[in-house]
Amino acid sequence: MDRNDFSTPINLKNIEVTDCFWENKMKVVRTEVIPYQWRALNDQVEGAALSYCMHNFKAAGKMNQEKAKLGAAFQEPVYTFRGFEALPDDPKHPDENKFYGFVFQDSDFYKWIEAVAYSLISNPDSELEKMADEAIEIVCAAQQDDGYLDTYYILNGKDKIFSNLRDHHELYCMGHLLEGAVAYYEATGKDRLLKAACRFADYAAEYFGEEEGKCKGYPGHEIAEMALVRLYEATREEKYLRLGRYFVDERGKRPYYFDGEHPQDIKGKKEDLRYEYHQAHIPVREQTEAVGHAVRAVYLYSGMADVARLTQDETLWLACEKLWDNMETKKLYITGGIGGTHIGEAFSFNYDLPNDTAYAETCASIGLIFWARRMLEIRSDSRYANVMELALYNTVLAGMALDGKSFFYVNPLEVFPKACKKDERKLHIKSVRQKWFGCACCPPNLARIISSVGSYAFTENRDTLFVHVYMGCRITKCIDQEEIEVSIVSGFPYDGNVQIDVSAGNVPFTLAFRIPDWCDDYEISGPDAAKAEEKDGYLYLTKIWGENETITLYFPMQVQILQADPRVREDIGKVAVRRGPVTYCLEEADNGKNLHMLTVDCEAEPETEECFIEGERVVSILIPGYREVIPEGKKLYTKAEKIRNMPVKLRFVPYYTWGNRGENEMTVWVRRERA
Ligand code: FUB
Ligand code: ZN
Repeated sequence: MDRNDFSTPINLKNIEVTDCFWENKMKVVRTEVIPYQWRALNDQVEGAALSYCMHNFKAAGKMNQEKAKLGAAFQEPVYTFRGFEALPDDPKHPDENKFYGFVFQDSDFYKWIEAVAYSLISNPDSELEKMADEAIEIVCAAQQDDGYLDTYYILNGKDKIFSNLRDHHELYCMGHLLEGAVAYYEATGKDRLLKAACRFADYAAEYFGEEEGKCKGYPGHEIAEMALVRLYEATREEKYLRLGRYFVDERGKRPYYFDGEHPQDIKGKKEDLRYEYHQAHIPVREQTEAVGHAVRAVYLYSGMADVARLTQDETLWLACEKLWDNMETKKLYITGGIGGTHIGEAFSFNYDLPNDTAYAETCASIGLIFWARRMLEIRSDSRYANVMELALYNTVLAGMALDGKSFFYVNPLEVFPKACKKDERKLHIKSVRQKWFGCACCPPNLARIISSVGSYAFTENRDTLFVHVYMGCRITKCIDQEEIEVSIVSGFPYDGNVQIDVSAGNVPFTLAFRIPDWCDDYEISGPDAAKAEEKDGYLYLTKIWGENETITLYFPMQVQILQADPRVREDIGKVAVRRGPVTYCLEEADNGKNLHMLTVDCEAEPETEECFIEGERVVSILIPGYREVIPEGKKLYTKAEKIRNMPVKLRFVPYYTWGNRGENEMTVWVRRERA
């Protein structure tokens, strides 16, 4: 780890996304998702799962008012567990004094406000800002005098706060509060929510820590680690970094903190299963395999990378690198999904990447992008950006319908709708996107990442601008008080032509372009292009940049037919199709039923064809293949003989667009035709 290699994300205020592809996604989030989610948080969407998120903040605010009125006569509720998800008897008429929904329901608002903040940067909107300010007032009214802010415990009984860190998500909600508050402050300059966030973080910093007398717990669901770092970077208050680092350092130490909270669980369950779920099985610096709940895991690894960077902690960095290596080479789907099993929404064992029972939660791929960006901040090695791009264009985008009106939580690579309804092992898989979820972690997470996508595509340091993901935009950067402007026009994800226009007053600096892993041969042209040097998967072009200089890059997007490592049992004898950053799939809408009866001719020449899926212009891929003919007769088993095949032309479409044309079968991996 070398400080000189460090870079930081570009401030969203210095980027204007001009790219047709991404501008459209951001517009969908701004015009559809954000307003829709606000209605969902307020239980105003007919037919969607009820949230009770804003209901809970209002109920807690009401309780605060009563407390102020009654003073010492006010009686705090005594804690009673009402379930991990509490629902009213009559869903339409909840008791206005009670908490409903999942224990972490507050986090949905915090993610929403974060998305609003990013959206306000790119598209100022006084009405939306006013609505957000009013919502913030509702949230702040729920905060306790001592700074504590979690409506689950405020309404159910504060006598038990922080008593179940393993399962109840107070520190997770706090993490999201900090992220949302910093984003809103940075976008608008308004610090009302930021102050509330600091007060809760101050409360937590008094409560937890290595100092004697403080609680030795840490979050059951990580995120506070990276959020505290973000709060530290926004406020420069050391105590926030100290707490974030403490949470990272404490995890996995023995005796296990969670055992003290849950002595009844010590017997019976296998120890590794009990703790791996929370990545608490061993201290984080000793961890080498990505295990447990996938969202928790990548949120933790993001926090570890942040702390490693800020504290120059080599051992922590080494652990991050080892964990990354394991994840990338043994546990990553070809769609950028992670989490092979729905049991514990978790990583499975090495090379266990089932397609039709995959979990691959949308949030997990979002978290993977958080982690990748943080690794890039420490070291610009294209392996991190390759995965970031893969997750972004495939699983993350698949999480949202093209019109932004429905969402996937789970992102399998093979779907047979009947099985999702009848086979208990697949009940977690939905064959059509849902309007909302009782546990609605994914949709607001999608909104926040898409509306801030520019802060993942580029990082910078004093004299270098790194292009990790090719996205059309205009970036301004200051070097030695000289403002430079870099404009990018990109045909991604369907065309590998990129044009970079630089305008600077004879300033020396470096542009570092990622060479995508899917590209065998790139071209670069423009002034001094021959001087560009390759390092760690980037092409570094250092020169004195004048007014109006243009560099062009070309990354040919050939159709690639890929096979998996043979240790991935589920993919043996199968191939998947990728072109540029996009992973493809077959859908029943184009290829008829029974996709499992199709084979693809890997020797044949693929063709590409532009087409529209629900208004989205995509490049589809046509490859000759065969459909197995169902034999006549009723016998289930017959003597093996040469299979009767009918030639067909298979049409592959981008995985992220699947399921936008009604319920149908889908598969990413297809059997290969043997010569
Ligand atoms: O526990 C909070 C969120 O709910 C997790 O990140 C998701 O996996 C879902 O379980
Ligand atoms: Zn989720």
